Amino acid sequence: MTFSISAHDPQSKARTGILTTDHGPIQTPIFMPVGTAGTVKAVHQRELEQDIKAEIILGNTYHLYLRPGLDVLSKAGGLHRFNGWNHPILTDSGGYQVYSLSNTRKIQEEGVTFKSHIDGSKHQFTPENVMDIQRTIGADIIMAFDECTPYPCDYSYARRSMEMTHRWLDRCIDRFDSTEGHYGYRQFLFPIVQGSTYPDLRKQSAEVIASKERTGNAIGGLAVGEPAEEMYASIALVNEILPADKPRYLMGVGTPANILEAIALGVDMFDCVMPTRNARHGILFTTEGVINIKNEKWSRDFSPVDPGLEGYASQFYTKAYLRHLIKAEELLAAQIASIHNLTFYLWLVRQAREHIAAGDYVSWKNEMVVKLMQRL
Ligand code: PRF
Repeated sequence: MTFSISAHDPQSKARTGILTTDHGPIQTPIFMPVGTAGTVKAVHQRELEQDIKAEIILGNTYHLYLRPGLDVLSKAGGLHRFNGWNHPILTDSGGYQVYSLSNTRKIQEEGVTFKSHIDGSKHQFTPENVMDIQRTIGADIIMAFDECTPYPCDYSYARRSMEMTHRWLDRCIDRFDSTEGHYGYRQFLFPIVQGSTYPDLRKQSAEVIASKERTGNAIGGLAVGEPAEEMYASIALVNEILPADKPRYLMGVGTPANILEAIALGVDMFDCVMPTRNARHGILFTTEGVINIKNEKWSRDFSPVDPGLEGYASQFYTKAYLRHLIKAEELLAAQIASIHNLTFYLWLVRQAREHIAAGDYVSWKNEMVVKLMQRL
């Protein structure tokens, strides 16, 4: 995997470049649609490629391990073969989903025991088996097993949790480096910075993560309910320490404004369920601002979903029709809205790349942040 930066914004820490994997290149900054269970909900692969222009998608270890399970994925020849997405895939380690989804979970030094949210069956994730599972799923980028602390989180818990995440990281690295990919292409392990919102812990964690000298690094434990200003302060502090010549991935972020601000702080990769989840609830991100398409005011608006966006779903369908579909709980509503929102997110990062290359990222970003968060 190589990461080459082609331009730096003169007024911020924003940069644009290309991350190259054995499944092809990723232009950064990039947004990665979330495909939890091996599918980006309501969006098929040709739409992802041709309409949305996604370059990499996410999968979740927790979900894929529980269903369809490793036997199926291994027999399929890995997730790329199974779901027909022949571009890069990143898998999250389960170190987050286990906390938010499983019924009962117990975190110990050895790992996490939990009950499946599907059938109540009991399982254990350890740093070692989470590496093995992600090897079998076959993602290009695999994530270290970590604990994402909640917000707020008292200092002593945040410190102990961070220290355990660091010990888990050493176990992840030992296992990862002593095993190989199953399918003939290379996989890369990204470690994750934790430390809640405590500056000294964030600094310490970033130093530990940087010292591992992996191909890329991630920032976890943010966008869990803390004020945006605290999140930005943590990102700024961590990015001072994480190596500038390696990609930085901010996990689970966020709104269009969050993404543009974090790009200005030197972040290169993002993922979030927001565009797809909000789409299913009728919340649309557009080039003019945020729309709740369920509102009566759109019932006779026969303009395109977003006239400012190229893309079939955004141009062909009208607001009034999409509103009708959502109100009638038609399946097509989820499809149109999800494709539209993802097209918007990929458009946004493409615009960001162009403005970084042009050298006017900050003034563009400041205008966009105000506009994009407007409720129409
Ligand atoms: N750790 C992991 N996945 C994550 C997070 C984390 O801290 C977050 C935090 N917002 C999202 N996804 N492994």
